[in-house]
Amino acid sequence: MNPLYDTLFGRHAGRTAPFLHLPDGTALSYADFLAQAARFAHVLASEGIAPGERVAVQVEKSWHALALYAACARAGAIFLPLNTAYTVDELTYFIEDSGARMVVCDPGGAAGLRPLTDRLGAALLTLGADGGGALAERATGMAPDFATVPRGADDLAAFLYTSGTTGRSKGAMLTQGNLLSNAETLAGYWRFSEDDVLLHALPIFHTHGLFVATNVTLVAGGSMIFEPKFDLDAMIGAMPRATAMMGVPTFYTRLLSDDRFDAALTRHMRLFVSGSAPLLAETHARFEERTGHRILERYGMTETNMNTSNPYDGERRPGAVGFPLPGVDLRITDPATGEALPQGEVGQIEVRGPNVFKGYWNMPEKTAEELRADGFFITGDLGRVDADGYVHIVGRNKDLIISGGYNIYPKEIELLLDEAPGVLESAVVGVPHPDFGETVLGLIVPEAGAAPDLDAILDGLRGSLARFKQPRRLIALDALPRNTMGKVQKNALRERYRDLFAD
Ligand code: MLC
Ligand code: AMP
Repeated sequence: MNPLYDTLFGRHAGRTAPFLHLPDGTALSYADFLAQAARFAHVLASEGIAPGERVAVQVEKSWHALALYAACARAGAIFLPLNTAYTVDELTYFIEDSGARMVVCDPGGAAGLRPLTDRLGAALLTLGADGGGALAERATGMAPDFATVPRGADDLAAFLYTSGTTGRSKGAMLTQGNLLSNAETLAGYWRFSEDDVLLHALPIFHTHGLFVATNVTLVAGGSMIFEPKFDLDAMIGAMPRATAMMGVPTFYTRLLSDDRFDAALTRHMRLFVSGSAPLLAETHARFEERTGHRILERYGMTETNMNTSNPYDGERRPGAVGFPLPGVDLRITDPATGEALPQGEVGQIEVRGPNVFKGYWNMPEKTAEELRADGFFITGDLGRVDADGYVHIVGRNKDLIISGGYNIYPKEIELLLDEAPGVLESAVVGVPHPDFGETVLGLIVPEAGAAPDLDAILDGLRGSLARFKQPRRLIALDALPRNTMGKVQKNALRERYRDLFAD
């Protein structure tokens, strides 16, 4: 028994129906996909990857990369996908912290990672977006079937790293049961079936693209138009062949910016889902006006998968993230006392259910801070439940920026800015951005008498930080605004610079 593999993949064994529609116009059947996954599983086994060991993967999006996810599930390994934008500095932490036994990277990234994997004694294999590389070479000639390694619902299936308020990322441990229960719930709630064709342009190293989009399609036995990334022309070209799409709000604002995107183009669609960042009520309204479709917004996070969703049949309320999903308990509590608040009041959102992760890898104290003994997870989001039961997210109780659906923790950037020559101190805040929703603004205070070169400071970050985390602007100030306790008033900074990137 291996519930994750059996339910998502194994039951499609031998099916010649298409699973993926690829950018070159061909379709890949479930059977052919599973055969390649089995070959990859043989390579993992031949490398001695035992059940429960971590396989860290930083590769371009491709069907081969997805087959590696299936291979890990089948071999009982823990899949650890990593953002393709991460630098070697960032990767070093994830690979070392997780104790990964194997690293799979793009052929172009191997030279940079070799010293690290040699030092750690981890295997290093490569996988290109075209299916080339050492992993694929090793897989050639392997048997297209594999004896599935037995696992239980409580066994770990994936680690996803999420940044922390202290600047140190935490490995969220997700079990087979976490992933499966959520995929089954969502597939039912959103009425996915074998007839669905999901337009998939999200990255596959995060919850949204990997677990929500892919697992839901697999549970339903549908297919996906598998785009390497969000490209406006490609999306518009593919839309008439799809029945559903999932995206971050940036997808929706970009689609709306193009006149070709209209009711005729979306006639074949039955569902548009948005999440990972707040969808403006204005975008919701413009979308309906243009296409006649009402976007269905849902709310989730790495540690919990999906928690709430607007209804499929009922009113999809703009600015709200809907109702707790079946099996999910949600409560609003007072951040100071942890006591439940009366309906309608704003407090921190806590959730409990089979979707909630097992804790942070090797961080029992962090886990205890956020996961209560009664099973409720403190999300760090602030919200309220309206009179009809819809959950509204009204803010964050955590210092976090969400840019184009990617989470960025200011602390990580501030620590680097503080070390830059001539910098006394710094603050990083998120400010509104027309394309990414929010973007990163850095404020620095120079040391007395110093006049640091701001461009040089930004250049200095390039080796350490993924591009999406780098401040889009850096501004020097005489002093940071502080409250009477000496705490930097980030709200004042956000307010002062709110129109910096206005279009
Ligand atoms: C790319 N860039 C970004 C960025 N994405 N910068 C800030 N924020 C982002 N999200 C950089 C590029 O490196 C480039 O740098 C420049 O910005 C412009 O690139 P682009 O070509 O416009 O970007 P593009 O490749 O089109 O990507 C934008 C995007 C992409 C929005 C399509 O970021 C994306 O697919 N985001 C989805 C993220 C996601 O899946 N989140 C789910 C997390 S799970 P330069 O060098 O040109 O300046 C989760 C739980 C849940 O949150 O509830 O779902
Ligand atoms: P991540 O850690 O990348 O999984 O991001 C999770 C965070 O994204 C949540 O804690 C929320 O702050 C935010 N988020 C996800 N979905 C929504 C949504 N629909 N509206 C507002 N914020 C969201």
